[in-house]
Amino acid sequence: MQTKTYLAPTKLEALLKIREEHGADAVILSERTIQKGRLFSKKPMVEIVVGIKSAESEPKAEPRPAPKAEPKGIDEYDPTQTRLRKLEREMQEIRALVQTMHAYITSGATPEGADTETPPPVIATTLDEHPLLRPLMAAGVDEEVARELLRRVPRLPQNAAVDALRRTLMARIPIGGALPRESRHQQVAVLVGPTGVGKTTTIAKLAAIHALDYNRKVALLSLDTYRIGAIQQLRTYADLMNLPLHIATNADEVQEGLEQFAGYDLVLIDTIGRGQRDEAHLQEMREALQPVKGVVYLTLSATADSATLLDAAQRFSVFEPDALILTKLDEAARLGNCVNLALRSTHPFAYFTTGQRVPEDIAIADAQQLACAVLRAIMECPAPHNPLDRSPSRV
Ligand SMILES: Nc1nc2c(ncn2[C@@H]2O[C@H](COP(=O)(O)OP(=O)(O)OP(=O)(O)O)[C@@H](O)[C@H]2O)c(=O)[nH]1
Ligand SMILES: [Mg+2]
Repeated sequence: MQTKTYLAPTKLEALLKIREEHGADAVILSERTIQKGRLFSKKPMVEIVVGIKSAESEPKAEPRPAPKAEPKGIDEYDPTQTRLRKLEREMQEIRALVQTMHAYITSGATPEGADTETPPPVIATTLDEHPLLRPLMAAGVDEEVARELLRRVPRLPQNAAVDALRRTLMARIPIGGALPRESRHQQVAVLVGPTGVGKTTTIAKLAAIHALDYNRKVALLSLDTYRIGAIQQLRTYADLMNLPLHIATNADEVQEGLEQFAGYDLVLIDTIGRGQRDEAHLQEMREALQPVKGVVYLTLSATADSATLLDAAQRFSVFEPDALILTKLDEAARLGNCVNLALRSTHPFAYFTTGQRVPEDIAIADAQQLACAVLRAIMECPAPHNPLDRSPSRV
């Protein structure tokens, strides 16, 4: 196998170049972001090293290329992994609880009763002086939510308190619903959400990852019930990645599109997000999406305030979302609003997006990352890395 190195400003461009030159014969061996240029004009570039399967040694027997040596990033829907993650979360919860009990015992205070319905009054009154109450609220966490989080967090010492809060947060941020990277059955995913939150950009990121990284057959469908033709952006991405795009304005046309894409592994449906306050339009969109049997992602921006997020979650509940995509985490000044959403919404977070680059700026949602980012605003979070910084995507 020969190796070849590709350098491009974005991963998408690098992948397109590789695909153009070698099609399915290229296998990604490594990937990194490097800084190119002189001192003050350094720019991040994506460097991908591929191995090229030679025609003689490997005749074209395989209809699909083998998966990459080390698939990274967007999660696979492996039930064992899911179970393991659930167990891990449970272990974290238990660990947090044990730590809290330990801190109470060593500080001589009484631990909170097992009866969570009626917490002992002593805890409720001491929460007013909890050293983390005001900082949490300053980070945008609603007082009621902050109190709920701190009920099991010891007041002292400070480090133990922050650590216990991080664990509590992690246990309370529900995660799940990311698209499997392979599946025997066709998957359909639809993104709904308010105007300008990043639905189309997120669709482009997911399409690029699944088509170019995972070699899946991806098709795009845009639901434009307004008939305003606002599909140019998606068309550009579709053309760039050579993916088919179907435009639908009603349920029949959606059905047509789905039939047309019957042989595809993944159909991503974009919706035009006008009129979040226009109930009639939301209803019209809902009817148009009736033929869709797939996962519904409610896409929300981390830059919105808590009231707007909860209002959107309530309005878009007519679409019965399965999971949330939280966008623009890179732009959010405070993340307390996301904590409020996590504790009040019944849906798990599937993806976080952290920038405009396609497909780099998207990752599977991670409770630890969000918890640490929230706490970082309060004080240095004892985490191995600063995860929501604009770092190379995990994909
Ligand atoms: N900083 C930042 N910008 C983003 C992110 N995701 C999307 N954007 C930008 O947000 C703007 C709106 O994104 P779109 O993808 O057009 O949003 P939309 O939800 O499709 O908008 P409508 O179709 O009008 O409802 C664009 O400029 C995107 O580049 C993100 O994670 N971070
Ligand atoms: Mg859009």
